[in-house]
Amino acid sequence: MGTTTETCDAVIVGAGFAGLYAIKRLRDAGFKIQAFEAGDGIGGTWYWNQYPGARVDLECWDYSYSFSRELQDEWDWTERYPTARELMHYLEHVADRFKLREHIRFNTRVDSAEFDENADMWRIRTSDGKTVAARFFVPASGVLSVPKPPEIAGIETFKGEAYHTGRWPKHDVKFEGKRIGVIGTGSSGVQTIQALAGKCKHLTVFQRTAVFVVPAKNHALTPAMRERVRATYAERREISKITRFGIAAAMPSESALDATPEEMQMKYENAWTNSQLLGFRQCYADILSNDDANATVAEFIRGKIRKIVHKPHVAQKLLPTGFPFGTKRPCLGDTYYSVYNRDDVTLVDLKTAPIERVVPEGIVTAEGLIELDMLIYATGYDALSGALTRIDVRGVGGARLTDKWADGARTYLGLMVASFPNLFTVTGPGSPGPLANMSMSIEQHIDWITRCMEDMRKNGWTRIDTSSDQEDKWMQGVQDIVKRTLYLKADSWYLGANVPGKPKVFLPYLGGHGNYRKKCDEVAAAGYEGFTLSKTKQAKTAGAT
Ligand code: NA7
Repeated sequence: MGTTTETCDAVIVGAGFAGLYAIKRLRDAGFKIQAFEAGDGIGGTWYWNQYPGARVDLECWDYSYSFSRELQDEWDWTERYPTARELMHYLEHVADRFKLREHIRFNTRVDSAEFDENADMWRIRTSDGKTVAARFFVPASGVLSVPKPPEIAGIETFKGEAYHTGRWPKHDVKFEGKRIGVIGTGSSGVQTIQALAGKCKHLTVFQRTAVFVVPAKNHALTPAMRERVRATYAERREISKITRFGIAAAMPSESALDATPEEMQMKYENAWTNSQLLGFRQCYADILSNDDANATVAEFIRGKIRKIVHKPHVAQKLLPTGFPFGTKRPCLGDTYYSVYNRDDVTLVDLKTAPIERVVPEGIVTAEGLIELDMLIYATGYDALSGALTRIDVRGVGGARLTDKWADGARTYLGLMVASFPNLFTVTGPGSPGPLANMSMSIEQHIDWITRCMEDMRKNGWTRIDTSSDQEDKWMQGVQDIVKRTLYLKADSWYLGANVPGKPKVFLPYLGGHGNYRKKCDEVAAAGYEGFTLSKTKQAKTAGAT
């Protein structure tokens, strides 16, 4: 361990939505903070994911900070679903407006964090060789921030350009006249494919699993539209705090199984044409919990695909099967299926023609060589736990977090790992995180953490920890809830199933954003039930706080 050069109350990792809000809240609460960001700019996920077509899949009104009325009023979103670039500019604006940049050290990665049990301090080492001592460690390093490599033989031999969507380069990438291959058809692939079709010489899509893509109905926003939302914005935000998905979307109580075919058809046509906030998930109460109810949506969308895609053998390959609708995050796209009617777009179904290897000229599948000038890996992320396990984190007794999580990530209340005191996880394992509105989830977590740190300061506590029993109970609860849904029927990143060797444990809490928020507040109000709070020996002897 190097020389400790600096001491502060909290070290924050990341300068995305979560990191920026953590900096603001903790600084405003009077804590001395230091943030680190591996990139050279603000934006987190939106900094790294500047691939063509990248945009958020929640409406801008919901996917934005709610903490400042002035910010809400002054920032004019230009589209219903803003692009990655617009989101990055928004976050840059937030950083400047609230003077957050001065707290961030850019181009600096946190390599390790070790808990000093005698002092109740984290000793945090960064890529510039420095060490910071901090009472609290807040890794706000993102749930989708560690790109998953494609695990294909020979990728290093490819002689053309190659990019991962999650690490899109900062230089201008030219597509015109090139033969481009996209591997992966999750949200990133679907967006990239729509953006590149017609913009390059030829686009080849390598699809392992066909996904459900529903219309986005993205559109430009007019001043009148913005004013309409602003008129009831406060109310919208308050409702969002108590709902399941953290957005002001009313959930129905009716079952799809009680609906007449005509009613159902009307509802689904409306969902397809008008694209409400939660789309098909908002049509009936049991879409994500009952196989038969779910099958009605799945078949409706398959019907649309058959109609949109002209060539039946191509349409057939695009039909999502083998997992229920919604259990892998549905993708948004207004032109996705029609792209396959173009002569300059080819779909390769990896189920029938698996990739054998990448070669200097392109990709060899079971059906032969496909020559390419550019390869785009849209192969996803080591989600939820990946960013934290990339840091060498050691808790009480020098125990490593990676060992502790070897059989799957575990937390109590989605906020703390037993024997890793004073380390708060943000929107990670055991919290609703990506299964609710991420910006709401982030604000809720950071507000809770700030309150906890303030209470500790007031009471002179220097350590907060939890126990394995509490983790067991909480994670069991997470599993009990998911078993009442269809989510376990898909090999999704929620389950870690997309990363070879990663334990298959469903990590997000599915009990709903509103219920989760209530539970966290109750725990705090009850004196941090399930947590243990204490003072360091040093503080006790000195009578210090
Ligand atoms: P996803 O949703 O994890 O999608 C990754 C895609 O890449 C998916 O189609 C995978 O197929 C495919 N993939 C992964 N590895 C391979 C290999 N080795 N060969 C072929 N195909 C592969 O990541 P995204 O970045 O699109 O989206 C992540 C989230 O960001 C999204 O849910 C939104 O919340 C925003 P598979 O399905 O595993 O068969």
